[in-house]
Amino acid sequence: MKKGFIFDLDGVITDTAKFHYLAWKDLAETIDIEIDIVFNEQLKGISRMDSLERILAHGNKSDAFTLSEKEALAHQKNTHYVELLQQLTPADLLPGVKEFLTAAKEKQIPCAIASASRNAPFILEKLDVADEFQIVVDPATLKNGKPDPEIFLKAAEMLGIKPDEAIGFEDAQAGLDGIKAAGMYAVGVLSGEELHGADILVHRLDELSIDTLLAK
Ligand code: B16
Ligand code: MG
Repeated sequence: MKKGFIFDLDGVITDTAKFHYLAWKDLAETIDIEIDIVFNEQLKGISRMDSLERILAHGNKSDAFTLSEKEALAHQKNTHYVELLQQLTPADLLPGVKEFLTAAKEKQIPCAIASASRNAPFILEKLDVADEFQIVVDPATLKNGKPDPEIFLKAAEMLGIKPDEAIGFEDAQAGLDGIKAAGMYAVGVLSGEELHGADILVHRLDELSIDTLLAK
């Protein structure tokens, strides 16, 4: 019997990838690197600094900046990203999310957020769903980013359940690999790109029956 749900945020609860893309694209242009929407797929679920490293590698500029210059670039991107987040409202929850969270609450199944985003608490407030999650793992407390299982194991520990009692939800391959490496049942949420290794694939959360999931 499963006892808790662990959700990725971007791509599962709401679509902030479009704002990450706009902010990274603008930042990249200031250092003469071009990225497109296809390249952006590689940044899903990847931390801010790792995303910057991938963009620099894409532009053959991995060695062009000092650490403090890279931190300034990441800060510049985040300032723009947070400006874009101001427009988020509860209408930006992905289809089926509210229904799924309401059903989980009725069954008293605790929910956690395991997002690589340091902006997760702000995003949850803007979406008016902060109270639906008992736990939001702070990625700043972790050693390893996705696909390492650390964030999912930490979420399970904070929920007070064993990894094999948790169900993880992810839209990015890196995150899905992390859920499976943590020994959890994995729901893959499709948003365009293929996903490999999920126990079940859906397009929206309300395709799932909570009772069937809990019996997995
Ligand atoms: P921030 P998730 C991830 O969110 C995004 O998918 C990824 O594109 C982003 O770089 C990362 O959060 C860090 O976000 O710059 O706000 O700390 O999919 O793990 O919910
Ligand atoms: Mg995601």
